[in-house]
Amino acid sequence: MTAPSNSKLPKDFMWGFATAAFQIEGSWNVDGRGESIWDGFAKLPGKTQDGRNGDVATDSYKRWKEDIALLAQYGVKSYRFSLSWSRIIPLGGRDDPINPEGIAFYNNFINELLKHGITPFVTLYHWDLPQALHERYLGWLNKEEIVQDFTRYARVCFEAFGDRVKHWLTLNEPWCVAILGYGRGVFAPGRSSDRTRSPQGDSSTEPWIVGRNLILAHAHAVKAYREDFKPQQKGQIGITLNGDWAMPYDDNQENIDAAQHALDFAIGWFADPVYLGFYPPYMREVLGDRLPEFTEEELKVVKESSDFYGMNTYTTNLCRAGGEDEFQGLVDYTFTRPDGTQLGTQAHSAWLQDYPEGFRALLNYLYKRYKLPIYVTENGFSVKDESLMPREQAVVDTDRVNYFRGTTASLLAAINEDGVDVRAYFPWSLLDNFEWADGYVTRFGVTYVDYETQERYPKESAKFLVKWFDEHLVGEEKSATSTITEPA
Ligand code: GBH
Repeated sequence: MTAPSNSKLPKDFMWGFATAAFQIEGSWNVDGRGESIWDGFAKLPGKTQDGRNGDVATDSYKRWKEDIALLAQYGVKSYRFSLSWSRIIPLGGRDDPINPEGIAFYNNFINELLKHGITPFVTLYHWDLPQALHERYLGWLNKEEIVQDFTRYARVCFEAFGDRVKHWLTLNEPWCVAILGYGRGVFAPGRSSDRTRSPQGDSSTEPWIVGRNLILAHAHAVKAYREDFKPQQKGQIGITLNGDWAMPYDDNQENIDAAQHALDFAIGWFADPVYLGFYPPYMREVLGDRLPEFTEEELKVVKESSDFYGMNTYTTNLCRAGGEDEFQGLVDYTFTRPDGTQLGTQAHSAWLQDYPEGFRALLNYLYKRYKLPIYVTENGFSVKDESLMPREQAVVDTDRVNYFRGTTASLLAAINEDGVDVRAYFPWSLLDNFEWADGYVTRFGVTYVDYETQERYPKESAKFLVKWFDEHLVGEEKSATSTITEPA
């Protein structure tokens, strides 16, 4: 019996897993790679929870064929990964030499994906700024320099890989770069006004300057692609933004307003300029002239500089007015409802609970506001205390299975019942990996990584997703490869 069509995904729907270069590659000083800001930052005392760094990570620079074999075994249609800027241009700048070994690595990687029929979704920047650019001119703080250097790096990538790569993401989660790197100081380069944390930085001004510069760098890379590459290469390019659903804590008007204010600061900061051509008025109200303006000239480049909406989302926050935290738009976040119950299952990450209804609501909100096709470029769950469990127990990741059962149902409902145009879904992540300031304590993978042996073991969540997509994709014979085998 054939299932009714509204229980299926649209034709050509893409799915696969997501990763990022610094979180998986390791080999930080191999084959001419330059240093990135995360190499040094992770090695400073106290910056990662377990004191560990990205020198080895999941060793994917060496085990890249094994990773692709795993993707093929899962039967994915696509794979989202990022390029390491400092592998391609070790010193990063527009007049600095290109590293042929870096180009060769990604060329081989892309070719191997295509050989398996897997479509590459490529992120240019997932937080690993070349260290030399930070030393030369403070990286993202320097508008004139960084915009030109990022655009040249983007051009090098379009030139080298664009004959085969048709899906480009400029920046991953600029909010995290600006707020966590230059506001809270918990991510590289670790700048903050808090002098116990950082000798340098000004959290009241720098994040907003960095945010403006990120938007400009993104927009100029897109302009370069559209003018000089897209006519022949015919790909798509856009930005990917983090943002969780915001729900009023209760039905008091001030809390209803607070939920919108949270969305303005978390999403609208970047999405409103890029898609609509202006900053959210509420941000101007709170920040005054600390929010740097765009010139008329700049706005022309910024407005409509993304072909689609790239959405990374993990959770929902209950929002209450009267918060102190400027980075959250002066909104308080909680997972505890007024009646004392929890919104959903708590993850290992303090900021994450499972609330699939929020995923559906966010898809609807973004589609209504920005009116573009949506690619869900990240979505995932860290199981509480997973890294303390023996492997046999960790691979039975029931909370993660439940999470994906919820979000896939919401995905289907948003598409088929609400009419949202969603084109892709990339669970985070293919592998357990270097979880930034958490080190290796927090695991997000659908594949368990034994960090002693680097052996990979599919978790129940991988099996769930493979089966779910097998059942919900239309017009394809069942992928012969999607039978999951354990390593010998
Ligand atoms: C993604 O960010 C990243 O793209 C990915 O590299 C990472 O591994 C994955 O999620 C899992 O964490 O104000 O300090 O409480 C997720 C988005 C946004 C989640 C900020 C944590 C709370 C920051 N993140 N959020 S804080």
